[in-house]
Amino acid sequence: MIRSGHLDTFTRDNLPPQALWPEFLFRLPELNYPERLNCVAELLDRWLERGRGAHPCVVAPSGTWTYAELAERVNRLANVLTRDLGMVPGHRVLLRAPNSPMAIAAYLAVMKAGGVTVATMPLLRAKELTYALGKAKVKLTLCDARLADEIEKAKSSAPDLRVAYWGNDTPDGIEALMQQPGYEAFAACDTATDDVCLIGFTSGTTGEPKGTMHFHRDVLATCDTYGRRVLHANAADRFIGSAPLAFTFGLGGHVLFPLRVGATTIQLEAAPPDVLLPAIAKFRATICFTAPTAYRAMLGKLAEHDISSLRKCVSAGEALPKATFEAWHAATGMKIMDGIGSTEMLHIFIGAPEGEVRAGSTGKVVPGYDAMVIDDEGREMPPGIPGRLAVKGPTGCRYLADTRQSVYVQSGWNVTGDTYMKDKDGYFWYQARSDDMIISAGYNIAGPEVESALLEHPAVAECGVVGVADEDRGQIVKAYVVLRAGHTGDATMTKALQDFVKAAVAPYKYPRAVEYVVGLPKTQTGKLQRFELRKVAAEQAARKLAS
Ligand code: 3UK
Repeated sequence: MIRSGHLDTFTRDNLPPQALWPEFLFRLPELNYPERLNCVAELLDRWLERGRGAHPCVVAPSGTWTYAELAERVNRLANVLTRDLGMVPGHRVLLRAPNSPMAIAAYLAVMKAGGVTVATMPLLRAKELTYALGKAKVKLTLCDARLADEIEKAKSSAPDLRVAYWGNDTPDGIEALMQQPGYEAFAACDTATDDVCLIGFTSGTTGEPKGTMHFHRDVLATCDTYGRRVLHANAADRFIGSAPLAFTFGLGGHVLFPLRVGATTIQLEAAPPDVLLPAIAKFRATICFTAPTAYRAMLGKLAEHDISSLRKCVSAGEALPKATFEAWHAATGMKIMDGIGSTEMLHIFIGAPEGEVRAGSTGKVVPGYDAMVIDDEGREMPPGIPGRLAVKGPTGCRYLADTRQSVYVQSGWNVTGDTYMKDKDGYFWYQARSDDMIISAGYNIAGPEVESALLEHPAVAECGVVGVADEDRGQIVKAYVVLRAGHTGDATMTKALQDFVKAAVAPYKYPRAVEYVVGLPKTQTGKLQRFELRKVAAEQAARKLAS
């Protein structure tokens, strides 16, 4: 490895042994970064050197910061970190804030000063914060004062932790410290291209969250692969979306991709569909990053808002159901760009440029990456046969001190845990999370396929499909359905939904059990928690047996 710019060597000391790393590919010429690299110099300072300082960079309901204004705040904050708060290169700095201009400044300041950001979801509680603080041996926390409660609770079990707040108007608050004379300039820390600059925690549904470690070069690599070769954004674009910065989908879509091309990012603190839609209209957004359910929820309200500024829509986090793709296309003329990414890979590695999108498919491998579908022994499957998705490229999995490294990385490939099928044209078709496959009477059934079929029915707002234990069939397919307003979940509806699925996909896949619910369990990154549904189903079955 290259000589580190870190004084505190914790992250490098806790990388997995090299033998357990995935293979990294740097075939594209733009991925040959110099040995000394600080990603913030490339993302931000470069635009000032090129005379683009006056271009709007961060737009929020509270106002706009140009590139020059963001750069100055980042410098001031980097000085506060290193001169007032005791941060040295390599220190892990936990960030706790809703998406906001200041959260972006904090994120970039930590990396510019050679620190390692540990961003956290605003909804996390003290217990979860304590885990992240301990796992990443966090030295310092920067926190939006409105979210102080849980971090103050967590502090009681981390007595050495230093916490600094912004937004509370006190003399020792971050803004006051930033005003000190001589703080307007800051030379980027001389970090190595392979120094860690961020730790992203997975939002796993089972087990403890895993800390994924990413280098300065990885941050640029996602921009220079997906951003440059698939998304094709430019400086005139105005990005908007709903994912928190602590979810690397949001980090890329709301910060890295726009800054890499000198574009503008619109920051909303929380952006449920009924906030996102008017914000697209108000701020004339051109590119939207959000989850499939949000596109689905926005569909019903499109007529009330002028979203004619939008030119591209990206969906990730979960498979985009074909019904949602088609309804969005019919309503707006835009083809939603589905893409699969992961916290381990940092961002999207399979997707397609808008002109090459195929309805129902995730897309093709992103230039710079290799992907294949393998069997249990790691052999590549021929086209049309489902198997495990394996990928490698310029980014890849490096867990922070975690034995699960050898589960995600096998023989140099990142194995994501998804079942996929590749067709002869190189398009990848999502089937299910490998552990979500339902096996009923010997048939393999992918829950998401049944969900997609149900979602085409006009009465269905949302649904989740899982396997539940069954004496005769091993498992049966069970659907949890949220109905649209004005529909009733009775036996007639159940029969109608079952017949509808039988007509859409192979009849053996139809849900033998249907239950109507008011909502579905979701992770903080907006993913359906099939694991929770299975638990509920198992408990219901146990209660039935007991009664
Ligand atoms: C699933 C998808 C089908 C899949 C993420 C874009 O979701 C992200 O990261 P996570 O670590 O989860 C990864 C897992 O989520 N998934 C994501 N996208 C899709 N399944 N179609 C999709 N389009 O199981 C994957 O293994 O939370 C997504 C960018 C950055 C990210 N971190």
